[in-house]
This record gives sequence, C-alpha cells and structure tokens, in this order.
Amino acid sequence: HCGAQLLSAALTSRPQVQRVLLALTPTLEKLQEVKGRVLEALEQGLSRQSGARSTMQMLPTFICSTPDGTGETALLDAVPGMGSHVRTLWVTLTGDGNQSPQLMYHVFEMPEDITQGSGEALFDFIAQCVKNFLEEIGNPQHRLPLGFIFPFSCRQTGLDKAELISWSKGFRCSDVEGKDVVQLLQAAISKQEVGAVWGSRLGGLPHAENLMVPRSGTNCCFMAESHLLEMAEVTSGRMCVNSEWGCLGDDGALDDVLTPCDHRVDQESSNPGERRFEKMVGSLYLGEIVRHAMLMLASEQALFIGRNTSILATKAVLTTQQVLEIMDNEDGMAKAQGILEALGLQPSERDCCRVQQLCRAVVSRAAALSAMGLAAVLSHMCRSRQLERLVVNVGVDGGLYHTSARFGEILRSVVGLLAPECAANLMPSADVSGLGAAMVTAVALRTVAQRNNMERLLAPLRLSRTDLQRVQALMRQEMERGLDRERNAESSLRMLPTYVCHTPDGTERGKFLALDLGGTNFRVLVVHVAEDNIDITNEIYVIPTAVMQGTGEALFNHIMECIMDFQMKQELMDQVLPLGFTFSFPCQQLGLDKAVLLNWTKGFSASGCVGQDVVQMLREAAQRKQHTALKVVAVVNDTVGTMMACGYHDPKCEIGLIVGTGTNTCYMEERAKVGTMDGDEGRMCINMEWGAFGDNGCLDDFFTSFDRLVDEKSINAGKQKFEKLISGMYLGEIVRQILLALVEEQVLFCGKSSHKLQNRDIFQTKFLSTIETPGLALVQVQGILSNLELDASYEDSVLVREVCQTVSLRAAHLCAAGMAAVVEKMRESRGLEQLTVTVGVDGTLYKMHPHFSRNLQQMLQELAPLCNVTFLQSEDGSGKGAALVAAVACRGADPSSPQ
Ligand code: 0WK
Ligand code: BGC
Repeated sequence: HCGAQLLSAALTSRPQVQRVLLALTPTLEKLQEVKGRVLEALEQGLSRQSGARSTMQMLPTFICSTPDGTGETALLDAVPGMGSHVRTLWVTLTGDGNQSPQLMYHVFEMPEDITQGSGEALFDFIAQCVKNFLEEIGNPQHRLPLGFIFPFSCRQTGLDKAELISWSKGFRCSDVEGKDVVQLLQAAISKQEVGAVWGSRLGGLPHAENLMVPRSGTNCCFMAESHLLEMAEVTSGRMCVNSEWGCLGDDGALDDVLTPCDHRVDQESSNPGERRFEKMVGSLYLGEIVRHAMLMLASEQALFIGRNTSILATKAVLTTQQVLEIMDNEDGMAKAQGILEALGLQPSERDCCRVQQLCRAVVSRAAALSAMGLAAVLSHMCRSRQLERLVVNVGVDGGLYHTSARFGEILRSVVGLLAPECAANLMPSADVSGLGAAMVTAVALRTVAQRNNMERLLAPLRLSRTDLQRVQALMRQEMERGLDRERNAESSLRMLPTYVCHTPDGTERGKFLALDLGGTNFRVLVVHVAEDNIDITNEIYVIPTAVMQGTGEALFNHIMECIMDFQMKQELMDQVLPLGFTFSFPCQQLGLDKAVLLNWTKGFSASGCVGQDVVQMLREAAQRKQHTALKVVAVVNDTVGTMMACGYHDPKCEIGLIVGTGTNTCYMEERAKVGTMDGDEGRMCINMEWGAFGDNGCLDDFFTSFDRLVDEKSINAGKQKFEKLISGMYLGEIVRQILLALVEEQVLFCGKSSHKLQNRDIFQTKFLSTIETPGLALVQVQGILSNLELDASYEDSVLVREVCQTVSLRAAHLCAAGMAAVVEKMRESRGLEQLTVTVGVDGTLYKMHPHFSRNLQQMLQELAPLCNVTFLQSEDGSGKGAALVAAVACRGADPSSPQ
C-alpha cells in the first residue's frame, strides 16, 4: 500500500512532481521484470564462462557452514567501519547454541586522511587498534583467532585470503587494490608484535542462510549450492557467496529504472558508471537522490518557487538520516521545515509536503529494489535446491533497515509478492557484523577441526597408486602360489580349477533347468538355447536367514521345494531336463558335476555342508522328496556362469567378475600354468575365490580399524578379507563404523548418535548408491539419515556423502588392482605384448552403484596399460551360464555331437 500511497500522492501533485515521483516508483510488473534480469545476472555470475561478464560477481567466501551452536571460542575482531572508525571486539561463544555470546568492544575513530592515504598507513592503524584493545582487555596470554571484517568487494581465494577488487564508499588508500588484505594486515600486526593469530574475513548471522546489508552500501550473501559455484571448485555442499549486487546495472540492465536524479548522483560520485544499484539503494546516496530531485524541481519552478536554491547544488547537504526524519508520519513535516529552513530554502508547507513525498519515494524505492534483489536470490536458492517451497532466515543489518520501519515493511511485503514460493523470515541483527565475524571464525575453526578429523579418520581408506600397485603385486604373487602344487596351501587364493575348458562357441543347443544360488536372490530358471536366441523363464525365491544358517539338509530341502514349485508352475514335472547349478561359494571341483564345499561365505553357515559334494546333497534332497525329475549335469561358480553367459555373446569374454553380495573372479588360464592339475593342453577356467585374498595376512597393512571392527563382528571373522573391503554385504557396515567414529569425534551430528545407528547392518550398502547419486539433493541424504533417527545438518549430509564416496572408491580401486593382476597374468601367460579381453560382470554393487564401474575401469587402465579390457554386463545372470555349461557337458556326453 506504500506504493499506492505514493502513486495517489503523485497523481494529486503538479505534473513535474508527478513525473519525478512516478519515475521513483517502479511498478510491481517492472520489479518482476527486473527480478528476472537479476536472476539471469546471478546465474551468469556463478558460471566460470560467463562470470566475468556478469554484474553480480558472486564471489566465493569459502564459508561452507553456518553456525550450529557448538564450539566454544574466544575471538578477536577488527572492523574498519564505514567512514571513520575501526571497531575491535572480543567475543566468547559458550557453545550454548550461541544464545549468550559475551562481547567486549572498543571503537577507534579513524583520522580522515587515513581513508585517502597509503594502504600501509591504513593497516598499521588497524593493527595499532588491535594492539591497544588487547592491552585494554589485559593482553590475554592464550593466542586468539582473529576475524577481520573488510566491507569492500574482494576476490576471495580462501577463508583467509582475499584480494581487494576495488575501493568504494569514499575509501581511496593506495597500493591495496589487487593485494591480499589479509597479508597486509598480517604484516602490520607482525610489526606491532600483537599476539593474535589468524581467522577469517567476512561476517554473518547465526542460523541465517542469507545476509542482506542495506548499509551505506548494499550487498547480499547467501549459501549457494557449491556445485553451481564454478569458481570455487567445491562440488558438494554449500558455500556462502558474496553477490556484490551493488554493481547491478553497471551493464545498463537497470537503465529503464534509473531516473535522471540517479544519473546525476552517479556523475558526481567518485566512481561514475559503477555500482549503479548501490547508488539507488545505499544510504550513502539516498540524501543525494532527494537533493537532485529537489534541485530539478526547483529548476522547473515546482519547488521553492522564487527562493535561492543554489545550496541544493552542494553535495551532501541533505543526509540520509535527515531523509528518514522527514519521512516520519508524526513529525516529518516539522523536521522538513526545520531542515529546509536550515538550508535557507524558506520552504512553504507545500514544499515540505513535496519534499516529504520525495523522501518517501526514494526510501520506498530503495526498499522495493532491495526486495527485488533479495527475491531473485531466494528464487534462485529455491530452484537450485529443487524445492517446491524454500523456508529460510535472512539476516538483515544496516542503518536504513534498523531506523526505517517503512523500509522493513516494504522489504518484507515486496519480497512476498516477488518470491511467493519462498517463506523468508527477515531477522534484524543487532551488532551483526562483529558477532558475525566471530561466528565465521568460530565456524571456520570448527570446520577446519572437523576437516582435519575427517581427513585423519579417512586417510587410511584413501589408497594411493603405489598402494594399489602393491595390492596388484600381492594378488599376482598369491595367484602364482595358488596355481603352484607345492605352494598352493600357503596362498590365500585357492585358484580352483572348474573343469570348464572352453567358452561357448554358439553351437550349444537344448532346454535346461538352471539354479542360481548365492547372490541376493535364489533363482530357478528354464533356459532354452536355440540357434538364434536363448529363451529364459525364471522365478526368484527367498532363502530365509534361518535356512541359510540352519542345517544343510533343511537348506537343500528348501532348494528342492523351490525347484519343484517352479517345475509345477512351468509344467516341467514330467520332463527330466539337464540341470546347471550355479553355486556361488568356494568349492573344490572334482568334475563338472561334482564340487565339494570348502567353506561358506556371505552370511551362509548351514551345517553339515562343508566338505560335502553339493550336487550330491541336492540329489539326496530330491530323493527325500521322491522327486525323480532332476538331472544335475554341471555345477559352476557364479563367476564361471557369468563368464559363460557373456561369452555366448562375445567370444573374447574369458573373465567372469562378480561384485555383489560377495565378490570373486574367474578367468581362462593356460593349462600349462595350472600346476595343481595334470595336462598342459588348452585352457582351464580358474575360480580364483579372490574374496579370501589376504586371509593369510598379506593384506593386513590395508586393513583399517573400521575394517577390523566389521570383520570381528562378522560370522566368519578372519575370512574373506578382500571381500570385506569390497562387496555389498560389507560396505554399508564399514560406513556405519566410520560414522560412529566421526560422531565420537564430534565431527558429525553435533556428537549425537542414535540407537538405530548402533545396530549392525542398519546402514545398507544401497544407501551408498543412493547417497552418491549425482545431483541428488542433500535433503534426500538428510532423509536417509533421519530414518536412522539422526538429526543431520546440511553439512553432516555433505560429510556422510564423502564417507560413502571414500569407501566405495576404495572398493572399486581394490577391485581394479585385483583385476589388473589377472589380466596382466593372462597377457604374460600367453606371451602377448597386448591383451584384448572381455570381462563378463554381474552383481548388484557393480550394476547399481553410480560410480563403481567407472572408477574400477579407469583405475584398471592405469594399472594395466598393456591390456585393453572391456566390461560386459551379464543380462540374465549366471543361470544362463550354468545352462550353457550344462549344454557343453551334454554335448561332451553325446558321442554323436561334435566335441
Ligand atoms: C547375479 C548372478 C548370480 C550372482 C549374483 C551376484 O546371476 O549368480 O551370484 O548376480 O550379485 P548379487 O546378487 O550378490 O548382488
Ligand atoms: C564366494 C564366491 C562367489 C562370490 C560372488 C563369494 O563370497 O566365495 O564363490 O563367486 O561370493 O558371489
């Protein structure tokens, strides 16, 4: 309604006055339109390419967190305030949610010439103020972190590194622009031998994500999504961005809002053409705008008619403070009378009324334009966070906001009109800048401490290239030992011959039953291998944990019930189809259809199975069920099944890799290299059982305390060590252990864990895939954490994501190191310069994790550059592979069919 009042006042005035008041009262449509331009400038400013062209510089501040109420610190601030003083503060935060910070401060008047003198003199003056203040507060012995507020536009390259871009607000010190103001103050402080240590450079307000400062100048900062802030090279989380929106319009984008008065204020300013927006809303200029409006109307005989108005040609004769007084509803007219008389203008009542209208129009416009700018920032935040509705606190400081209720009203209401999708809670700030710098320094110290603790805890999980080459060499050594009849027992790799000597050649034919046990799901399949395609029908059955960990008899009974249920449903009860059995556990293969279980893995522990022929156990279960329609012709490991299934489509597929619940690899080895078997013609597929790599201690250097905790609490402690660093059954648990440690160290969730997080396996590996999904809004990460009853802040989500990334990257790299050993072995076994080979791969982790496969392949290329390795994801799982092995077995058994 302020706009309406102004409009009605305008419409009842003399045309000249009308013209000036209307020009100073942009309509809502115009504000909406200009908001669109500001949004464009804002997003342009964020991007590296177009950033330089934008009038919104969007300067990174390297502040990536807002205060969380923890972290006790005593700090020192130095604030060269606007115009004529430096304020030094001693702030103690007591970690009580910053409810009662203790503050002591001293304001040092700054001699006028300092603002126009040398930069060295300015910083020496500030350092002297700090020294005097420390003496005043009794020179505390312990060194204090120092926060420094420098309210001029700077290009920040670190929390404590900022180059002055340009002076403003009347400052003109030489030899500072383009220099790091932190260094300049540091040098001045060292000259003074002051005890204070270093902190940060920008101020803020607790719990507010935006800070808007309609002071002598104007500016706004906000917590932007880091991945949009290309100059900052921080990809996750948020970072406070200093918009420097004072320069809006320097490219002409506000020319349709600027009035002749604004142009005159600009021409008379010390930096014509620059900071046009600031010159319309900053309190340094409002008095000048009104003066020029009065001057213009006086020259058009619409104000102070017949008076000598030459005084109005004098700069700064009307202050913004006076403008605010004249606006006052109660005694504004009297104030106007007094002020204008003091200027010798002998104002009439009408003159006073019109000057009051001008003052109100100029201040209302400043509020409306600030609201338009803030609305653009809020809409950007809402959009960039993919939110329907943004609810945010905005810290507002500045004389204009604090002293003019009308300014605040217009700011609030116009923001609501221009950004209806945002609920912005404007929080007036008392003494914000001093406390703000203290907050920033406290937050900086907290985030630096958190970062250091995070780095220290995660460092053992970050494997270097040398580490990975060592793992590769260890894997190779264990492979050689495993293939050597004499040294096989020393190796943690069993290198089990599988009796599969060929990969499919496309001549396989027939209808087969297949079982696929050992992964996430137990599947029964009927596979029809025809000339031009393979037709598969399958059904997934659950193996309850009680059955997995019960008796062997019960387990195989359960398997038989599933087979019979499937045969029933597929009307196969009367057909005795050859069956291929994918049994994804370490087995000593004694023939294509004979395999003795060596030990269980992946949470299975059914009794009475280890040391038994699993095919025989299945046959006995069939007998117990009087079921005759069962003819097992082949038992294979899931890696072999996967290799065969992919080999059917790509003859170069000679390796099978599983990265799922468990992990393992098989590959086609030269028979001559398999010392544990007779014969040296052709090749033999070797099931490496690489999950057990390191069970003999050769990998212990790479085992972190978290891995040891996961292993100790597993049902097969000391076993499957490599698997426990890589596979889906364990990654979530490793992350959980790390989160517990980070909570312990006060790095996460303000040191508060939850009952749920104490539960084993509560942090599922699929959470890693979700949390690491590119572009996933961190609010969704907070969603996963809140389901674990963890009160996660935004920063917590960023840190949790980093933990997940570190754990999954290590897993992918360890897999790459293992695979590099395999392909290099094959290349050398075959005496090749270059090896070209395909890896058939399956497993939920490999397939579902957003980065695992790429990270694995990239590192493999680096570790095995002489091998050109393609990864082929298996579509129908290893059941198809088992059927193909069965087909080969049947062809072998049929003397009439070609071998
Ligand atoms: C699908 C294969 C199966 C294998 C599984 C491994 O058909 O043989 O065991 O992948 O992945 P997981 O289900 O453990 O994630
Ligand atoms: C088993 C392997 C299997 C792998 C992938 C491991 O735990 O020992 O036989 O290939 O999991 O399923």
